[in-house]
Amino acid sequence: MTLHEIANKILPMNKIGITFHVSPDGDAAGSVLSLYQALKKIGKEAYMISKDTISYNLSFLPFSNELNGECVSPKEDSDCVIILDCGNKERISADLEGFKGTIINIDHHLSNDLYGDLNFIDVTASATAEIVYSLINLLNAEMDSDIAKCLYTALVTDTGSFRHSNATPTTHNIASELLKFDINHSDIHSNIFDNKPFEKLKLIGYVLGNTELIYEGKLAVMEITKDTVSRLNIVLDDSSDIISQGLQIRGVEGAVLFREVEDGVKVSLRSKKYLNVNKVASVFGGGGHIRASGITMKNISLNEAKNLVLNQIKEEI
Ligand SMILES: [Mn+2]
Repeated sequence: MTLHEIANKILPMNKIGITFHVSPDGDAAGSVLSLYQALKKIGKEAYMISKDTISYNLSFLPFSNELNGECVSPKEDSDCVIILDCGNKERISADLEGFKGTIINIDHHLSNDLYGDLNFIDVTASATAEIVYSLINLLNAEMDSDIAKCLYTALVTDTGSFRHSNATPTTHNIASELLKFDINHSDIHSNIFDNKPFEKLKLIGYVLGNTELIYEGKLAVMEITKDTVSRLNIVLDDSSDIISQGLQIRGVEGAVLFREVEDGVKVSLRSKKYLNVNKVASVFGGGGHIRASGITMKNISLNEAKNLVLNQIKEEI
């Protein structure tokens, strides 16, 4: 199904819920907030569904205060729910049990399992926001600075400020169009990146201090135990800025971060040039992109998780 066809399906609809993946990042939040505003502009009864609240460094985004975790399922008589930036059903930040309307899945994850009634997946898009940008145009909704701010933030976060290999000429063209709408890109970067609690920096310092290099220096192995988190007295939401530090090491191809959580271990994987971390993650039921993926491992110890995942990476690196 083309995006044009998706737009034509949406146009006659009126009551539309929009949601994203759990623990929303800048792309998830920026995509949902921009489509929400655009749908309202063309007269739709749009609303956002989220079990999550938005992280502090994204709270500058217009209407992010409406993502307060109160609306967790579709409102009565909704025509459809549009799910943005979410690769699988289990990760949707909404309770869709018993929902009778149309489920529209719009995403850029390679590992997307096509759970929607209508699916549009473009793995060449650096961010779901690239697709949302096109969708907003197809819906004939007028761009403005608030929408542009949300979309630009999404592009910046998913491309690591336009430096990851996923950033394409299209990405830059869209960014260029968005910058015409009186948005301050420098302020946006500061809000996203120069906005960490002091404890987070201390945690990064601790994690880096204990990072190991294995496989002839090609893999950086990092870990965060529950003990470390409680000792540093930190509420840890997003850890993508921690693992990205691992890739900064000369000669490193990949980085892996093991994080002990209540019911198991969360694993983040990143790579620079050739290591297919989506392939590694998929072995354990995880996934994402070729250069950035994640796994949630339940009922497993930190050491068991490390053994399994590091052995699998050994095959690929
Ligand atoms: Mn994304």
